[in-house]
Parts: sequence; C-alpha cells; structure tokens
Amino acid sequence: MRVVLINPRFRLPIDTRTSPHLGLAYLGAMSEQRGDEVRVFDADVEDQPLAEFIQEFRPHLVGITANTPQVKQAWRHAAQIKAVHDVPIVVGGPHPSVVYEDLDFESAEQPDVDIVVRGEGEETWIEISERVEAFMRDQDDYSTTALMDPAKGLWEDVLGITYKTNDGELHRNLDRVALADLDSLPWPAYHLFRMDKYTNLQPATDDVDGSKSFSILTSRGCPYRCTFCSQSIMPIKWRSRSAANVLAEWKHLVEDLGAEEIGVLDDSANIRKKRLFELADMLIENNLNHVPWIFVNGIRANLADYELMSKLKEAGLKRTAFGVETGNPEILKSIDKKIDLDTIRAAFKATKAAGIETIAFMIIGMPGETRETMQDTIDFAIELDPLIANFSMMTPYPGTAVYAQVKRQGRMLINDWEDYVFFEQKARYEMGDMTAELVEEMYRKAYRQFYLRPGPIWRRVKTKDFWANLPRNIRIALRTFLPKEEKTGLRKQMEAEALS
Ligand code: B12
Ligand code: SF4
Repeated sequence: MRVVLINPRFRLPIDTRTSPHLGLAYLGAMSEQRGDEVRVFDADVEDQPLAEFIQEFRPHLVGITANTPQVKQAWRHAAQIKAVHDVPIVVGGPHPSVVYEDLDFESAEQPDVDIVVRGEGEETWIEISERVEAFMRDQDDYSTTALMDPAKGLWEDVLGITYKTNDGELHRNLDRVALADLDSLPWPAYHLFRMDKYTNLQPATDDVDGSKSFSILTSRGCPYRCTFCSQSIMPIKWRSRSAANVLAEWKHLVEDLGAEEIGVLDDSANIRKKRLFELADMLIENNLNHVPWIFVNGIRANLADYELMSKLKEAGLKRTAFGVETGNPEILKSIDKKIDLDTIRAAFKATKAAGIETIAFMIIGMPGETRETMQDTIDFAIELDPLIANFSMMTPYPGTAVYAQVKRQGRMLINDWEDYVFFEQKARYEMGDMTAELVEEMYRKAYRQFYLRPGPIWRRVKTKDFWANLPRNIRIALRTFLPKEEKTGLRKQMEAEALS
C-alpha cells in the first residue's frame, strides 16, 4: 500500500527546519516495517506543490500531523489533496489530541478529514493501515465514502480514534493504552526525509551541517503536570527505553548515518538517573562520546547533581537546557513545577562545574505576574548566567490549566490557532492588571538586559561557531527580531495557495 505522511507548512520557516519531524519518522518506520511504500512530505522543505505530488504518487492513505499553530494548514492540505485524489485522510498530533476541549471533533468535522488519531500514534496508525488495506482488497467499489459507511462498521473497535462516518456523524472511540514497551519500536526512518534541507538542532549557536544532525527520543512522557505545558500526547506515566536499546540506535546514528550532533528530545530524560549513568557508561565504552549531544528540551533540575552531570559530560553531553520558567518563588509555586529556586541554582552550579553549557527556558507573563515578578525572572536569568536564555511570552495552549484559567479570569487576545506561537513579540492574553503592553515591554527588556551585558556578547563573539556562522547568525537575528512583514507575507501566500 502507498502511504504519505505530511508535516504541514508553517509560517515561521526558520525555526521549524531544525530537524525532521520525529513523530512522522516513527510512523514512517512502522509503515515500512508493515511493508508499505512510504513518502514523507514535509511541506516546510518541499519545493513541489502538494497537489502535484499527490497526483503523481496516488497514495492509498494519508496521515497529517498537527500541533496547534499547524492545524488549520493541516485542514487546508487535506482539502488540497481531496480536490485531486480520493483517499482517506487521518490527522494526528498534539492539537487534535486535546479531547478535553473537543479538539478531536473540531478536526474530524472538517469536510476533508476522515479520522483523527488521539495520543501516541504508532499502533493506531498501523491498525488503520491494516483496515484500509483489507477493505481495498475486499471491495470492488473502493472509495473513501464506502470506507466510512456506518453500515460497514469498519472503525467501531479501533482504539484511540475519533472519526466521521459518511452520514456526517462523529464518533469518539475509547482511548488506546500507551505503548508499554518502547524498545519494541523501530528506529525513526530518517531516510524518508530530505536531510540536506534541514539546518541543525540549534543553528544560532552551532555550526553543524544539518544532514549530520539527528534527534533521538530515549523516554516518553513526563510525570509532572506544569500548568502551562501541553501534554495531550503522552500519558502521565513516564516510560523509558532500556540503555542498551538507546545505545544501539545511537551507534546507528553515529556509525551508519555519520551523526556529528545528536539532540535528545525527551521531555524529562533524567527521571531515572540510574538509566542515564548506564547509558553514559555505554557511550564511553563504545567510543561514541566524541560526538557532542544536547538535551534540547530541558531536564529536571532537581535530578541534576554534579556526579550525574560530570558522568554525562564524559559521555559527550555538550549542552543542556533547564525549564527554569520564572525567578519569582510565588509564581514558581503557582505553576506547579514542583521545584524551588535554590534547587535550580544548585543544578546550574553543578552543570557548569561539570563543564557543560546551559540553556535556561524562561517565561514572561504567567497568570498573576506583575512588573516586579517579571523583573525577578530577568534578574534570575542574569544570576544563573546560562549560555543561552530563551525568553518566551506565555502562550496558553488548549488543554492546559493556564488555558482554562485565562478563559475563566482573563482576556484571550487571539482567536486563531495560527497565532498560538511564542516566537512573535505579541502577548497572547491579559489578566487582571497584567496588560499586553506590560508583558511585551518586559519581554523586550528581558532580551535587552540579558544579552546586552558585556559578558555574554564577548562570550559569543569568542566562539569559533559564531564566526563560522556569521552570515547565518545575522540572518537569523534579523528574522527573529524583525520578521513581521515576512511572516505576514508568508501567511497570506499560504492562504492564497490553499484557495487557488
Ligand atoms: C522537538 C519539538 C519541537 C521542534 C520541532 C522539530 C520538528 N520538525 O519536529 C521545534 C523546536 C521546531 C518545535 C517548535 C514548536 N513547538 Co514543539 N515540541 C517539540 C517536542 C519537544 C518534541 C516533539 C517530538 O519529537 N515528540 C516525539 C514524537 C514521537 O511525538 P509526536 O511528534 O507528538 O508524534 C506522536 C503523536 O503525536 C502522534 N502523531 C503525531 N502526528 C501524527 C499524525 C498521524 C497521521 C498520526 C496517526 C499520529 C500522529 O503519533 C506520533 C508517534 O507516537 C514536543 C514535546 C513532546 N514531548 O512531544 C514539543 C511540542 C510538540 N511543541 C509545542 C509547541 C507549542 C511548539 C511551537 C508552536 C512553539 C513556538 N515556538 O511557538 C513550535 C511550532 C513549530 C512547528 N512548525 O511545529 C507543543 C505543542 C502543543 C500544542 N498544543 O500544539 C509541544 C507538545 C510542547 C509542549 N509540551 O507544550 N517543537
Ligand atoms: S514543563 Fe517539563 S516538567 Fe513540566 S510538565 Fe512539561 S515536560 Fe514536564
């Protein structure tokens, strides 16, 4: 069977081409294991128009991924496909998985979407593929309308899906239980991606050829539930792969694919420290520690002591992020991060002492913030003095506690899913005395105050990567801080393409 997996085009191109979509890479690997002929169409990097590609490849099944700002483009892509080819279209990913807000229904009721997959997708995707294939084999009059005929009852017992039968009725089936054994998954199918089209994990900092930069996921989920964090995909139970299983993939990335940089994308990789010690020892023993790697999304600060960090350094860890979020103790308590400022201080101290570079993720404009608390955040970032401080303005994603709180007590300033991004310099909501103007002012101040200190400027200019990457660094800086016209133009272009 021919299957296509699509990553919808996104209107902030520079930030989304850092690495291939790992979720699609897993789904593609599962489909290949099943014997399907698979194509990945990452609309962010493809030159060919989608409709033309679909007409040429004529898939039997299409899957489209969607986080919140991508979802409308996912629906537009579905319409573009159905206009040229009759094929069942499945949408999955973090946005349609927010059942709490009925966002599975929202996608399923789009005229060109047939099935929505909620949560982790590998098993569900394969079950859908099997059903479609079996149906095609048995029917002479194969069409999506026939496939979605309620009288045939083809989808009634498939766990983890929401679907629309051809009478327009929506059906939400029971959830699927999370994968118990992550070691049973195949490795992500990077060969399905045009690797030369990606940048690298952190292009503003490192000078690595994008086709030599790979991601890996060693665990899934997070046992915490911070009030701002969108956790629609993974259940609260944290699950990990065995160290030996991770090592085998790591070896493959380095020895077969020539990885020069590896990004660990886990939400919380260090929940079980023992597993990391084991993995680190294996990387050292197998001579894989010469390839630098990064914890891209942050590890828990309460589980990052000097002993662990120096072992990880020895194993090749170059840089790690921490979700610091705020410098104000009351705000920190209110977001349920289950950590305190001293623990964060200790983690930065231990990590730096081990010789590892640090990134601090900070959020400006949490519910309840004042000018003073936001200033605390800026001051705390300066005190911690990471290599990179990444300030974002609080964006309340559907399904999070903050989203519910803003809907209850605040004023949401956006009502278009495409605006749910935090790269842009606009506040997304107001609450009480916390106005958009204030949040935007403090956000700008954060970058100014943190980066325009003599220390950080000198440190950046001294690095080899900075000079090697100078033209690109300037381009990224310009696009990140002065991108308004370009983004507006791109959005209009996307809408026009969809209508034409
Ligand atoms: C890496 C990452 C990025 C990278 C993406 C690189 C890339 N090309 O993929 C970068 C840094 C660019 C990024 C950017 C953004 N990200 Co991001 N990102 C992540 C992160 C940390 C890991 C993603 C991942 O690989 N997961 C592991 C894979 C296996 O899971 P998955 O992709 O979700 O896929 C599984 C299921 O969702 C499902 N599935 C997904 N798609 C489909 C499709 C079909 C057909 C089927 C059947 C199933 C299915 O099956 C897959 C396998 O189980 C997640 C957090 C997380 N834990 O997922 C946040 C996360 C996805 N990002 C998030 C956000 C908000 C963003 C931004 C909007 C932030 C911003 N700057 O404004 C941008 C959006 C850019 C864009 N175009 O997508 C949110 C999304 C919330 C939401 N409601 O949409 C998350 C969940 C973080 C969080 N906890 O809040 N991100
Ligand atoms: S912010 Fe980090 S610790 Fe908190 S729920 Fe999300 S992934 Fe877990």
